[in-house]
Amino acid sequence: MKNLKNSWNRLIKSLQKNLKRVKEEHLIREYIKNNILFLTFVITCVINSTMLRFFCINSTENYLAIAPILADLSIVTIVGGLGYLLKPKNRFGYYLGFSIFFSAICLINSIYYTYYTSFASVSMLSLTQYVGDVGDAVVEQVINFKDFLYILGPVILVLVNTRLKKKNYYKKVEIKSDRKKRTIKTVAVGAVIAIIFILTLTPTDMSRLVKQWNREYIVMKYGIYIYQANDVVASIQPKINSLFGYDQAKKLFKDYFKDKEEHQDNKYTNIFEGKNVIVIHGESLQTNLMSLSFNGEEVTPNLNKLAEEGMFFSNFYSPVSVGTSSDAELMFNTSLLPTKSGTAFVSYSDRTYNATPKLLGEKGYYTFSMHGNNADFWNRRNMHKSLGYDRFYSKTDYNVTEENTVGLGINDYAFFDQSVDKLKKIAKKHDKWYGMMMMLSNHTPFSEVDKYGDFPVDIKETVTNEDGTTEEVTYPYMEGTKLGNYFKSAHYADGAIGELIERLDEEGLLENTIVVIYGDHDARLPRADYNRLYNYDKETDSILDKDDPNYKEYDSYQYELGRKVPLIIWSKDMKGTDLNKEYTNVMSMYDVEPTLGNMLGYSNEYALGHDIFDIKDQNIVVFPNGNWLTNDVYYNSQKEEYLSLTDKPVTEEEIKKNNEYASSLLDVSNDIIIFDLLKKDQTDENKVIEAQEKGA
Ligand code: GP9
Ligand code: MN
Repeated sequence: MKNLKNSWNRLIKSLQKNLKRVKEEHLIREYIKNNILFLTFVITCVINSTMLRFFCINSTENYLAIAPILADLSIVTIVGGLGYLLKPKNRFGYYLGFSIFFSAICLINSIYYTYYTSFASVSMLSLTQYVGDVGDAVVEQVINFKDFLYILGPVILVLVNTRLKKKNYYKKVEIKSDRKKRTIKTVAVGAVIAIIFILTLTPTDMSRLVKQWNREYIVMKYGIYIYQANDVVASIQPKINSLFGYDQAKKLFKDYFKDKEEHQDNKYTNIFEGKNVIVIHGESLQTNLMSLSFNGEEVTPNLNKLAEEGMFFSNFYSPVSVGTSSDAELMFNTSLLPTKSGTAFVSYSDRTYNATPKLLGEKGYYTFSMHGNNADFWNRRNMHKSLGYDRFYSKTDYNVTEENTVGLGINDYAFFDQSVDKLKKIAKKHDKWYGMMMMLSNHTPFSEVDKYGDFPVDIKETVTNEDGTTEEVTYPYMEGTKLGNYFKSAHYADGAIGELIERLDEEGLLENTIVVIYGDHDARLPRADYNRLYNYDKETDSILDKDDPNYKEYDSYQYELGRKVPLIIWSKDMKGTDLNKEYTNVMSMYDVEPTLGNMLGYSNEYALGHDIFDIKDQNIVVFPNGNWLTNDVYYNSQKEEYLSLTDKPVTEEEIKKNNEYASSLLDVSNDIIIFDLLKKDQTDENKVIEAQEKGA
């Protein structure tokens, strides 16, 4: 203890001494005088990047953020510090080069942001062909006065250099220069700033950097320079991944499809041929919402009604990976599974996909997608083209105001309303159309409760007092919990679905149309909240004790299985027909394309899922982590444990067979995407080889 006190006192004394020295000897002034060029470089680069953030991202969180300034500062200090390795007279060229480079990053991003409301990516360079189409518009509407402010950095550097030269500055500095020492000291300062910056990061910040799709978030946390460097790495990575293992991948692919049973026609084949299709991508809609009510009011009355009147697939799962919404879209449209690393949408948007929009396009359909968010979110701008959509209506196509914004963007009501206006025009121009509308309001964190309208998730009871009078008692129940807020948000989104159907009907757009609704993935809510939902003790306003006879265990398996999402296929005239029922066979998002394809009359010969009506054996849902689910068993591959769902005995053999199937499905899907195995010339080549082998 005493030792510690002594050391502390010594440290304080030495600090005081050094501070005094700095003051007396005017060291700061000296430092500035000897490092003018370096400091000009650092300050202008940091100002440029901060200015860019301030112009682009209008939020208090951004204005107050210190982290990106630290990040930018550490990068430019290290780059600037390395300049000290050069002789003073050569340093100007070095600083000017980097200053132009950094300013160019800011300038390009500034222009890009005005046009696309997102930050630039080098992977977009291959899309410069499209700039020709919009070139004039870019010059007229996109380049602003503020973009030229970034040029001031290099200009100031040139002016400072001219002045220094006049004063014979470089000769004087040359004499004092100890290049190595200065480099080490400056780079060390940069490194310390970098460490301080890293300490501010949360696990979410880190994972978002790895995924690199939420560009605005990354710039807000890491600054523009780290964002851009990371973007280069993220754009190169898929190229590196696809360099090795092509032959093996192709063999696996060939073998897989050689063994695959051929699809047999069934009573659902072509039943919807020629019909128009509206797909509703239901953000975070889980199936469990559909069986819940509060104070007699259903959480999702509209979804429930559609399920009652249509084909309701009640045992349906969306095995998404880190690509969440985008993985759901991928599986739904291509019958492939999420990639093992990165996401197909962000890293492999240039691959060939046998996607529903493309296949229906070949059958004469006009295909489109609609989403009120930024087009670059999940790289949809590129990926929707690869999926074969003729047109992607995104944020800039909608009238988004402060009033109609909820969560990530335009609320589902306004979005659907404006989408129907667009659909009316489309339907006038095209005989057959297929369109997807992606909802947005019901997105985590479900915190804008005030905007969701009145939907109490408490328990209201009328009690009769001893004197015969009655009073209303309220128990808080799910009020104030994240799950409770999710119910409010889902109720709000469900209302929007109801209004959409009504409006489509009014406009006559439901006459020859099928509506397909799916929940894109679960809402990733805490298990503890479910415990409260199922074990609430209103007398004590807490959760029942585990020993209580009424206690219902909601264990990790139930939680996993409870992540199912709805799939509904509905049309105005389906109620009461043969089709109108609940389908309980276990089914996955990647089974939709073959199932829908069978009904609409198109097929993807390289689908990995199955037509649910063509299942002879048991269907199986494979999750990206290797877990799998059949009607009888849920298997957890990490724990190597299973949960039996029926009375049937589970055999070792069954587990082994399904484990092998799961791993080959994940492998072949990953290979198809990474090695672009569906590319025309490659599939033709595959067919020739297959034919030769069959003939032999
Ligand atoms: C964003 C929306 C949400 O446009 O699709 O994506 P998510 O966070 O659910 O993957
Ligand atoms: Mn989503």
